[in-house]
Amino acid sequence: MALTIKERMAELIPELKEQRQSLSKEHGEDVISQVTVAQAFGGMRGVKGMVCDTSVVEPDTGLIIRNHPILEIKDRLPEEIFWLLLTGELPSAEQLKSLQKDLRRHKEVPGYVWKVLKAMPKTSHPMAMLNTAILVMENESEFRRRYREGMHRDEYWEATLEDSLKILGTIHTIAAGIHRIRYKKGPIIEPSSRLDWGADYARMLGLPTKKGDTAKMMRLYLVLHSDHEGGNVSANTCHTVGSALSDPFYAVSAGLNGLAGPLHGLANQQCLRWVLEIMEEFGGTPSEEQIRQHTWDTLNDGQVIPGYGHAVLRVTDPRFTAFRDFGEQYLSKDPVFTTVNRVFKVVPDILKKHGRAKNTWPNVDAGSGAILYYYGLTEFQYYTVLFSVSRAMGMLAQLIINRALGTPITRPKSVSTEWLEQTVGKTEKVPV
Ligand code: CMX
Repeated sequence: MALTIKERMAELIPELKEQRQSLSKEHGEDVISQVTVAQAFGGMRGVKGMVCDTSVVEPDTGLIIRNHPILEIKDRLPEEIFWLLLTGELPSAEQLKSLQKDLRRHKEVPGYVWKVLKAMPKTSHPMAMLNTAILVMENESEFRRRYREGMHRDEYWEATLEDSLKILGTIHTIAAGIHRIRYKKGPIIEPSSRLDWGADYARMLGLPTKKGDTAKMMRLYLVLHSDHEGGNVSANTCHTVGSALSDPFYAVSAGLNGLAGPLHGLANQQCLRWVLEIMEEFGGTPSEEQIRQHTWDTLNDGQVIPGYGHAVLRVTDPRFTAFRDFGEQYLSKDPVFTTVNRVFKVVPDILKKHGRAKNTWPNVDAGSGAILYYYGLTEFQYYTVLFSVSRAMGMLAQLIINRALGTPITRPKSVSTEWLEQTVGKTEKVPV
């Protein structure tokens, strides 16, 4: 069996190409989705118009990575998850070691990245810093260099993989450095040549170790956020930008700009802010009645309850469950965690009564903040950066696969409102 990720992908790609070609040849004209006017106006919700094999998210199950429900693989290392996302298999011990070696080969962050970050305004959002850092590192792109030299299209995936390893090899160091620069925590801590990705990220943040639990927490965090199929804002943006053959630095930075939106990844910072606001309002751990009151106030002010609802899910997000279980094990008496638990008891019923949200259950962002806060990451503006370090794995895995399979440039058709007015009524209605 191949040892390196590159060798294993080289073995798998011909099969994947064959599978795609035969489906296209035999069923290219089969219909898999219909689009209603409401969907065209409504963010294309539910329209099946792209393929993503790294993971699927079903309304009643949540995240499944390559046939493994997330709760079954939550204790794996993030590096194992990256291998799984890309190849569909969990790596052997030797394969895992070789991937970790590949990542360490790229662990040096170019000096100019730190200079740019240090020159940014002191009030910059940490997400703006992370996305800028990845974008300036475009200078290191192997894809760009080889494309200019006339690389054959069959080799696009190799250069994409190399750039992906450069991004994943440095993103945790850059992210930790951003925390230290932005919040004046002292000098940047260098990456280790020994620790795994998650443990090293926790160490470079300079977090108190809490008997090794900090590394466990970080690994769990990085596994749970790694991918959420292809249609969400960040994955879809990364895919679209990459489809123009913009290299992975451009594509991932673009995807992360989407993750920085409060309806997407930024909800994790909003969520903890909201929980701490309730605690401040009521001077400590609030009662269920006090949470009820605050929830209605938020809704009546025309705001969303961060961490609740989802475009696809219709049950409690299993990633929330994983964080809650972790919290029960390691911080069950913590007041912020207790508040998050009480919020979970109260909010779904209120959202049901409110009657707008199609999903009233918590998503991944509802529980993660309390845990990060407990482990000493109190600057919640930073939380989406952690999400980004993890989600880079999913976005890059999708990008590599798409370059390997020659997925063409994304170009859906938009229609004008005038066209809709002239067309509706003459088309079929989707049977309810
Ligand atoms: N609180 C209040 N209202 C909510 C709500 C919430 N948590 N979730 C949805 N709604 C409202 C929507 O704003 C929408 O209102 P209007 O009809 O007035 O426009 C209505 O319910 C219907 O929305 P929906 O179809 O249920 O949800 P969408 O697919 O449009 O949006 C999401 C999904 C996640 C953006 C939305 O649930 C939301 O804003 N949640 C809070 C923010 C959040 O937690 N985001 C993180 C998601 C996970 C992630 O990407 O990280």
